[in-house]
Amino acid sequence: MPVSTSDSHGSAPFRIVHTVCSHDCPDSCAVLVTVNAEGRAVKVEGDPSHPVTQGFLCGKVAKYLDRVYSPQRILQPLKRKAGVAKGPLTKGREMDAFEPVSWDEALDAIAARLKQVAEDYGPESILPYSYAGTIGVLGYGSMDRRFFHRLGASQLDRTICAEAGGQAWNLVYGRKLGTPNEDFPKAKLIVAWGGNIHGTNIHLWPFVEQARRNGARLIVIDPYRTRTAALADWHIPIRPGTDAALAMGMMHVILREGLEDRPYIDEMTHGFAELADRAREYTPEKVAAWTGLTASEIEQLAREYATTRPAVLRMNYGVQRSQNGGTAVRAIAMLPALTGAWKHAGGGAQLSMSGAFRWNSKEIERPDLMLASPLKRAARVVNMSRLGHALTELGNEPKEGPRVHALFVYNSNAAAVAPNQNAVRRGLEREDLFTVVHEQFLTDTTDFADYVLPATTFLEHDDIQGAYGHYFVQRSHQAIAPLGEARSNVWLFGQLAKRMGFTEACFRDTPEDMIRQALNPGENGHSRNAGMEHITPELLAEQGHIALRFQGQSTVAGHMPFLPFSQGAVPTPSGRIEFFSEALKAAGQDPLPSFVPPVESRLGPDAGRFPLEFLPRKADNYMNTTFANMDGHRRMEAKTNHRLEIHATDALARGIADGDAVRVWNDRGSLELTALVSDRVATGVVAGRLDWGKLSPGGQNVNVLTSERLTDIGKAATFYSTLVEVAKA
Ligand SMILES: Nc1nc2c(c(=O)[nH]1)N[C@H]1C(S)=C(S)[C@@H](COP(=O)(O)OP(=O)(O)OC[C@H]3O[C@@H](n4cnc5c(=O)[nH]c(N)nc54)[C@H](O)[C@@H]3O)O[C@H]1N2
Ligand SMILES: Nc1nc2c(c(=O)[nH]1)N[C@H]1C(S)=C(S)[C@@H](COP(=O)(O)OP(=O)(O)OC[C@H]3O[C@@H](n4cnc5c(=O)[nH]c(N)nc54)[C@H](O)[C@@H]3O)O[C@H]1N2
Ligand code: SF4
Ligand SMILES: [Mo]
Repeated sequence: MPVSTSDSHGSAPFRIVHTVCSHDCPDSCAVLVTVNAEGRAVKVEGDPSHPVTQGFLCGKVAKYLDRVYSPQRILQPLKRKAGVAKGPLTKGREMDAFEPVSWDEALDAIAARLKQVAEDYGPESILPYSYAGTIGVLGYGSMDRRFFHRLGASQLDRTICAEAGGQAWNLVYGRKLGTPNEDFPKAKLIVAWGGNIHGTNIHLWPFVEQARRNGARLIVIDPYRTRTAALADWHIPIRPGTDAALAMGMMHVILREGLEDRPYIDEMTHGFAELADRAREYTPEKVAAWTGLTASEIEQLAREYATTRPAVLRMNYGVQRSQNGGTAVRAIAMLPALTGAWKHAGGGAQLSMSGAFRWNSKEIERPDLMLASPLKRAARVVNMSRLGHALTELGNEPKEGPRVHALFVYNSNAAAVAPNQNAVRRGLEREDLFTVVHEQFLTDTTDFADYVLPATTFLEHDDIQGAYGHYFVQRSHQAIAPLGEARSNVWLFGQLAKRMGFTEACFRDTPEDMIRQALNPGENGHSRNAGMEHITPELLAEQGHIALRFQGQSTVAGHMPFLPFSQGAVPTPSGRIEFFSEALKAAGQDPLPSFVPPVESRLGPDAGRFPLEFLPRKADNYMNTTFANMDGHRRMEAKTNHRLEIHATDALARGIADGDAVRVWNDRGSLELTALVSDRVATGVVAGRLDWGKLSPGGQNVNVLTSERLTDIGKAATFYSTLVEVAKA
């Protein structure tokens, strides 16, 4: 029963449809859409019955109908006009480069070209490029994965966001689970470590506030004074990329003062003696020099953390974007295991809960289809965080396989979000590269497309979704008909499969079929996925959202508390929480955490040439680059759009005054911005904002300055390890 009908709004009947915000946000809000008799959505609101959404939406999505019904939406397939070179277009003038075509014409042409490229260069010369435009299970990766697997296209290693932290967490705990939000009010200490809760994870905030009303303290560890930091009891402005050192320094103090939980350590962990030896090297004095804090601040933090119960760490993703971000996350993740914080409801840690959702992904993604491709084997893997390299250099060495000759972008504004933007652009400008982009808007990336295909929003298609910031399985019902000729990701790849002549039955699956497959019901109709055994597809369709249950324990507060990692076996190789990793040792890496400064940092070899550490930040009012083209959202970012935040000391040293035009550069590129003299950053640190390039002066964004260097664990992007110099323009 997808909708509840009501005509209480007047004479015409309105329907209220349960959807799920599918933007790349930990909150995955339950969104109720009111649809009028003409089938038009007239209102979006947070579902009051969802315990985490709590009836409100963030400022970005509260205005969602402006986006859905924006006159700038792409509503027809577009083809590049003959003779128009690829490259940045002026916003609003994009149609000079394109002409509308029918879906049939576009799909036939794309299928023909993909066949040709596969024949001429091998199927691995085709590269899919997608990330998290939607995080619905079907929209994020289902029919598309089947299609590219069957084709034999290169596989994409999706590392741009969460791989360093995810792999690091799993080295310690084996599974991405965390303290439920609903238990945060019981905490007496909350540490937001590299997490801007108020900006990027707003639905955790009411639980934080409730805890504070109950007497909890909030500590924020962040080199930038975010909204969250400004609201904290204590803001610790750590030097970028030095978190591993701080975590080790805290361990040093905890162990020196005997504040660890020995019985918990003995029962639950592996490698304590080795870790204790390592931590001994990290004296507060040494750590102070690296982190920019004082030794007594480090001691105070360690004592407060280890002696307050319950204590919870909300690590978000900021830490892992440094070159040593994997190790940093790993070291921080060990802290609650040292103090036994997991034992207390409201204690523990949260990085991502995505490991709680065990979809039947083999069936959804069908990796086995690679064996039915012309390759008859698994295709090569290309790292998305090195897109520039993939488009300009990959294939120069024969052993790397073919050059990339076709690029299929969906769910991503690749030209804006990938690091080393100048290399990315050089690649996208190649006239011999065939590029297709499936999008809702004419972004920086569509400027380089041969074909642009119109995509639906989450109001316009069906999906099922988990979350990385709570424990609810949710059903997103299609609320309105697709606008114009917009079509979903599932539809697009099903159509292309047909035109490629793929005959496997899975290419004819409907969204409804795939939702069932994801839930994997057994004979009694109940899901066979761990944690979802109480869920049937019908029940979920009716209720909209249902909390996971583990070992009979509900993950929602008010029931028996769900206390991950508090007792019993842990899904690591040793069956215990791992301070020492035999797996890392076997791979020739340091089995224990240690602090290695990023190459691009104040402590690295390039510090003399480029003295400032650059934070190319997300905007609180955009979602990565999504919403950056919406006037209402832009107005909310007006104070920081195109600004370079710089401390007064660094500004003075360069003769820069607030409002001056400045040039920011390093070996990879250069940007013109306007100085914003600000004490939100410390001396030696400057900050900018992610935005659409074509809405920025000079047509490019902060990623011209970031590098393709990868993290120590997870081969992920290192946006926050970037050195620059600044001068008055
Ligand atoms: N409003 C809004 N919400 C979003 C997004 C958005 O763009 N806008 N993006 C979504 C996505 S894709 C993600 S991955 C999540 C990310 O959510 P968060 O992880 O909260 O976001 P970030 O801003 O990447 O990083 C958090 C903080 O880490 C800090 N930081 C940078 N370097 C370091 C460091 O070396 N050490 C420490 N301790 N802190 C550091 C940054 O200054 C930043 O304030 O948010 C999601 N939600
Ligand atoms: N400098 C810097 N760079 C960063 C980051 C940073 O903090 N600083 N953050 C990084 C992180 S954490 C992430 S996750 C990445 C995010 O990188 P992306 O996932 O590329 O994020 P967006 O910029 O939000 O672009 C998503 C696009 O998908 C489109 N879209 C939405 N729904 C659908 C759909 O159903 N179908 C299709 N086909 N398209 C859809 C949207 O219109 C939007 O243009 O960026 C990374 N880049
Ligand atoms: S972006 Fe995040 S906070 Fe905003 S509505 Fe979507 S899920 Fe909720
Ligand atoms: Mo992300």
